[in-house]
Amino acid sequence: MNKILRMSLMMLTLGLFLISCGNGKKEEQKMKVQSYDRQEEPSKDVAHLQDDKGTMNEEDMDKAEEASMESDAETPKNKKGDKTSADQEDVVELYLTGNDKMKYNKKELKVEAGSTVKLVFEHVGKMSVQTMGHNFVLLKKGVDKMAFGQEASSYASDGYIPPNTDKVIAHTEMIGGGKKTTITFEAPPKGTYDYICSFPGHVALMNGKFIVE
Ligand SMILES: [Cu+2]
Repeated sequence: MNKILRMSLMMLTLGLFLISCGNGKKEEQKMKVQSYDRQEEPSKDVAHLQDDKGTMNEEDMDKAEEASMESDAETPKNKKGDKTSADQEDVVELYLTGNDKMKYNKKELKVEAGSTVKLVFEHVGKMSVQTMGHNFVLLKKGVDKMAFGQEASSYASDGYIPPNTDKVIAHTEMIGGGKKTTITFEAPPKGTYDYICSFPGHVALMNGKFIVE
């Protein structure tokens, strides 16, 4: 009986000890968890963030340096870009069409002196360049447009532009129906100029005034 009592007492104390130990461990674990939650993990996070920030900062620094270098490198480009954009601000875009009825859509084009003219010329008809070709030819002041048209008609293989002519400020290529072409040129000095289509027989109907103000 004594042995059994002792054993049971032993078991009880052992049990109590284990329970207390268990509780203690659990509490310790809880404490640890709390400490993790409250200290280590946040501190880790902070450290991590700091690391991230550190590396980010370094990267940012590098990037910033690169960017500054790029921006330094780009600054002249930007300045050039600004200049080109300033130039582009001075670019006047004109749109002119010719059709199968031997007509331009405009009889008058106006630009400001000193501007760069970007002329988009489109043949909105369907006929071929051989039968209803059109172009835009800006003639110098004092050039007789009818006489020039007559002269140009002899130069089919040159797109009806006399080679090395000194009578033309600018001209497009000769195009057929459905085609579009663009030329860019500096506006001539203030004044009124004639523009024509130099396809044989077209000048009488296809002409207009190019006014530089
Ligand atoms: Cu024409």
